[in-house]
Amino acid sequence: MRTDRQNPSVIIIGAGMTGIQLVIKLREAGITDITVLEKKESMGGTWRENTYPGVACDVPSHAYTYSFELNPEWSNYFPGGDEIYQYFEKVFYKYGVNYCTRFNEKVTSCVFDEQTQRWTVTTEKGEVLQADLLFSATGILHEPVIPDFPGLDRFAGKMFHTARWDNDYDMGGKKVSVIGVGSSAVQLIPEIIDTPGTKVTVFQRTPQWIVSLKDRVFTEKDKERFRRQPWRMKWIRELSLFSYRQNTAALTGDSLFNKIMHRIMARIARKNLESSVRDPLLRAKLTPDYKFGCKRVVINSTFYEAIQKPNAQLVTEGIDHFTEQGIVTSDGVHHQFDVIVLATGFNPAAFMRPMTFLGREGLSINEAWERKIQAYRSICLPGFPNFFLMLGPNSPIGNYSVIEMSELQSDYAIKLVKHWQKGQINTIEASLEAMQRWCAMLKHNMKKTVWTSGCQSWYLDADGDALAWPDNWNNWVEAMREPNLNDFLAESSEAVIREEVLSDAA
Ligand code: N01
Repeated sequence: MRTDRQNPSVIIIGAGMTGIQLVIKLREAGITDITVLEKKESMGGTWRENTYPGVACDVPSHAYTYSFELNPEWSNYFPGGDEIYQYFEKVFYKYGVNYCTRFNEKVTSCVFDEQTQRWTVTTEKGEVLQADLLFSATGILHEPVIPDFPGLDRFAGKMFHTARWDNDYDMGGKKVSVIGVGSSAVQLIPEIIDTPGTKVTVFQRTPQWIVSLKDRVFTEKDKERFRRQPWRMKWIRELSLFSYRQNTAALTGDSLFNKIMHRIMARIARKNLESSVRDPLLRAKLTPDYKFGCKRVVINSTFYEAIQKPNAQLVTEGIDHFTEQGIVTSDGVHHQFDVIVLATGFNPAAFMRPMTFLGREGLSINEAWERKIQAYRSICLPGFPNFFLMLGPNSPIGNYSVIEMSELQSDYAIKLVKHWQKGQINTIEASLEAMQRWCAMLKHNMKKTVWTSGCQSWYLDADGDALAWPDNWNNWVEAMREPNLNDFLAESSEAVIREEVLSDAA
């Protein structure tokens, strides 16, 4: 079947925050033949997967909202996961995204066919679908990291990752261990400590810089004002986004202004620690020895207070191995638990994998990324035509709203589709050379960021190159403004071939 460029068929993998807005924006652009394949039984992505006690957003609610669907009903600045899930669910049904979504359809393979210039997508159930354009909207942080601790399988108690929370398990009266002190852990730990009868041991490998931002409850009167005068919530939104942008700039730029901002923020975080933790020994354990912002800044106002409670203990000795009863640390102490929570984060480079993903000439994504995870402007992969990797490599932008990032990428992808519809490009495929230039620019910018100042974080790959966006928001907006068609292949004969991509990856 030949492609009708004016009415292309589209498959979107994933019905999370990105998939939902992509459907809405594609329809607005006149593209209606859309199928969303969602692996689970409901939409919501991150906010469906993460249901641990205390799960919340650390971006202010009015900024963590689609630009086209502001929400006067937010209960507070930092709403819980349930409320965020409900927001996405409301948008999902209001805009009829449900009509094109198929649940329980886990995609197992995507294969590009040179002859038809189409993608064949197969699901776990054996469904086979075809599309002219393929979008992966599978999110960034969805593949839990389960560290390879010696003896992990021997533990006879209960154990789960924060993103696989067992809501039927009652923590009350239990000896609980939490491994990790990242953004998930600091939200969760105070909740467990406050559960009656628990004794909680937190294993911390690296302390975090924590900034406490005041929450604010929106009263009925506030909400009524937001409904009547939407400019009020727009104002809060813009103010929040503006301040988060300044913070991101301070962590990724090296101008004098950025340096001053960085110093101010570092001081705020240190003051937070000093004024919150009384015991000097505990404070020393909680004090990072790396620069503020080197790891993603943790925003939280309950962890420090909780860890000082009598039923809490912070262990900083390394984990040596697991036993049937618990964990033995490097000092030989055997800590015994009923339940161990792995708050150990996510693999930021999994993207749509594990999945069979084959582009031109059978080039697999695992081969193309064997040495390095990279993409042109986060979205386009040489050798994988008419495919868009939403929130791909270098998408996360510090603590900034990933919704803003996602919307901008959708707009950019749709601009590319329009050029393709007009015949200005043959396939939507960036050249290898354009990707190399882009990656060289990222490498150069990376030197200006605080992320390379001497810490380990999920912002960096194994070579210390950027997995996040190593620059400020304005430059990202600029990069997404208008596609540079010179970076795309005009003719199929120019197509990136397997050997070129493989030699680049070698
Ligand atoms: O994961 P993390 P997370 N032995 O990677 C430790 C987003 N998020 O799930 O620092 C011992 O931050 C690891 O130690 P270290 C947000 O983008 C957003 O908390 O590597 N410890 C660290 O302490 C965030 O950045 C919200 O030394 C090990 C922890 O586990 C991202 O998700 C809420 C270990 C992992 O921290 C990830 O956050 C929650 C090992 N082998 C999350 N391996 C919002 O509010 C790992 N650790 C939007």
